[in-house]
Amino acid sequence: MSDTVAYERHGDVAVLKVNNPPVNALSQSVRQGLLNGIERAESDDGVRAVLIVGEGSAFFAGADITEFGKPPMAPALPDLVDRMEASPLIIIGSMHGVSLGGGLEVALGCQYRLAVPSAKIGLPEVHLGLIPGAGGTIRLPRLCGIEAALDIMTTGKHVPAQQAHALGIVDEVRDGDPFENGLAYANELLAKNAPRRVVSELEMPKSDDWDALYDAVLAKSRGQISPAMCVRSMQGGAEMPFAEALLNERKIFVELLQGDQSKGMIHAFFSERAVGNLPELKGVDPRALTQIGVIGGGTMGAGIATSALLSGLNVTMLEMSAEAGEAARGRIEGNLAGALKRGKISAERHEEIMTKALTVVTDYAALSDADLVIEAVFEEMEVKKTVFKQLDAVCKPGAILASNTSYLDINEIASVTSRPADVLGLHFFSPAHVMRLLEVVVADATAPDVVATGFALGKRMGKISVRAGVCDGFIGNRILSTYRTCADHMILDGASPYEIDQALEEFGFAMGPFAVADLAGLDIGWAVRKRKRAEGLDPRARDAAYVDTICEAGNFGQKTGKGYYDYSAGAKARVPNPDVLPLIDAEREAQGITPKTFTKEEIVRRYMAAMVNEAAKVVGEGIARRPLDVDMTLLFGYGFPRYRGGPLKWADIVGVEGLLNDIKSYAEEDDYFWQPAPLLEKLVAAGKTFEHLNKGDTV
Ligand code: T1G
Repeated sequence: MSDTVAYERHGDVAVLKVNNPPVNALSQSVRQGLLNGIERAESDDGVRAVLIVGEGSAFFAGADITEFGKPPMAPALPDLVDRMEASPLIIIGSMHGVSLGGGLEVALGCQYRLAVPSAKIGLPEVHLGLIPGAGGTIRLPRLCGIEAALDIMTTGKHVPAQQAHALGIVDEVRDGDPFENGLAYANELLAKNAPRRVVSELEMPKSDDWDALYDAVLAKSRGQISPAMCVRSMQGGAEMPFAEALLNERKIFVELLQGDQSKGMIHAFFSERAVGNLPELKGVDPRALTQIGVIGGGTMGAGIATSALLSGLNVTMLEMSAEAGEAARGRIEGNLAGALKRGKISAERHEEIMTKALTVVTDYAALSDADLVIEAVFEEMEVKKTVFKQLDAVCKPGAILASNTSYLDINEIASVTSRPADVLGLHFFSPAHVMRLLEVVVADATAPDVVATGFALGKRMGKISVRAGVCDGFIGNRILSTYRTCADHMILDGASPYEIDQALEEFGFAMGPFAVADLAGLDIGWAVRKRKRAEGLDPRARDAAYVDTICEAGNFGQKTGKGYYDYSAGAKARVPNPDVLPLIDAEREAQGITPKTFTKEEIVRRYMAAMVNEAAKVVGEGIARRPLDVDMTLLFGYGFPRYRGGPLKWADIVGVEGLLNDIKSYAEEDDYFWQPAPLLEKLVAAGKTFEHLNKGDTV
């Protein structure tokens, strides 16, 4: 057999037990083992049925994604599934854990499917920029119809066993051991001479308007193409003989695999798992966490407390007064109401959280037994220092003191405590109980086990945690500040906020930078500009004062009903604020600028060049450990389109040399803003890419 597939004879049933940890990916060895097992069963006298069952955590997690991009190795998965259907034996799949992608396609190659109640099935290939490539698009609809099959394929959702049974995808749901159940079920089928039931021989449902289906899926996919291509592959299944339809599906799959979107999404899949694996934390145990404190119950503090409570932690929320404490409790209850409504928590758990797990206090002494305290008070250094001095005085030895600051110097905050090794930044993104990004900001004195505890807390809260060094804005906000400035420069030079938003939303951002500014509040940027002016702006820095005029009129965006856009008709129906363009014209005139036009392509190119250039500086200075750390930051905190993998994956795909050449040409207009990142120049000189650095290469 093979070292991943064992062959066992149990009476009239040949059992193929698959063991390929950690998730039984369908590697070449597994595919070969299954093929060998079926051929052996067919020549094993007396065998009338084959049972396929997984060992460990899953039936099959799908094709082995690590094989993508490498020369294909036989047997190909579609051929294996075809061979299963061609067998004269009855083949049964007994599923547990997940059966995803190729894993479900192997199950569809079986003639009968059994699952334990906790099993889940799915076709998540669209999350990799692909479509199912081993018959899933033309077998699944034969069992559950077009609508249900499309819903499963285009969302990539995991479907629980009972629902899969109701849809006709799974024949039986039985509790117990997958092998024992599977063997019993196989013998039942043999005892009643159950007929061979080959899925591809079932009737393929048809749609009377495939184009409408295609358009509807495309409209919901926000620039991603593989969901809509599932429709085209299914259409092939309805209009072609099965073998031809299978080749058509394979053709679409290969085209997508060779395309940029799957490169970006496969990069995202592995990077979101790699970003938390830091060599410096190997063997470092995090400190125990059961009770945490949160200082400040505003939007951020309440969001952080909500996220911690939902992860099962007890939270002591400290506010300055009983009234403020009650207001904080109300914000937390409001956040939890959403979780209750979406079924993330039960009514009992909600009650338990609000009556037991959450304590609201006004006295710092109540934090004396907290394992970790997160401060989320006003973004002003002196206020933070006062809080940290008080925490240092009351918290037990070994308690970790964290700041949620979005840009202030953690070293300076740590310097007012007696325990700088226990101090770090935990920068959450608003709303903190929804956004998955967490920047774990490591100061000079932060101890390794404190960093490990920050990552452990993030994991427990379901965050994607990224290690960041100390600088103004850490990773995300520092890069945001640069590409946002680039957008302002383009406005001064002739583009409108509305053209820029449209160009970036067509590129794939959920919202353009000016719509985002309106959402976050223009007063935040206004405060940053005032701070930077007070600190002393470099005379070479270009300044866009027109935004201040918008703010001075009290227009801060959505929260005041007007900013770059007018929201009187509602946030969704955002309409340009007619006061804005005249302000921009006046600013250009005041600065003696003759406006020029920008194409959408140039807007995107400049915006992304600024983002990549600053990201390269962030990696080059060690603020981010690897390029993938920046990619995950932008994906999970800033709405960067996942199918592009992140700014530095995008840079590798479009070519770093061309980007550097563009930056140098922009520098001829403004050599202060456009200073090429040394790391970018080194990569181009060495003929390397950011991916080389992700794999540990150096330049
Ligand atoms: N191939 C290779 N490695 C995989 C893998 C896969 N399919 N799935 C997971 N891993 C690795 C993962 O990188 C990590 O490695 C470890 O397993 C644990 O994963 C023809 C072409 C199964 C729900 O898209 O959704 O079939 O970091 O941390 O949280 O149509 O992994 O430890 O070194 O995520 O318990 C379709 C992807 C493939 C499923 C388990 N299948 N995987 O979650 O563990 S395309 C998928 C998942 C396909 C066919 C097409 C999850 C999981 P490391 P983990 P988890």
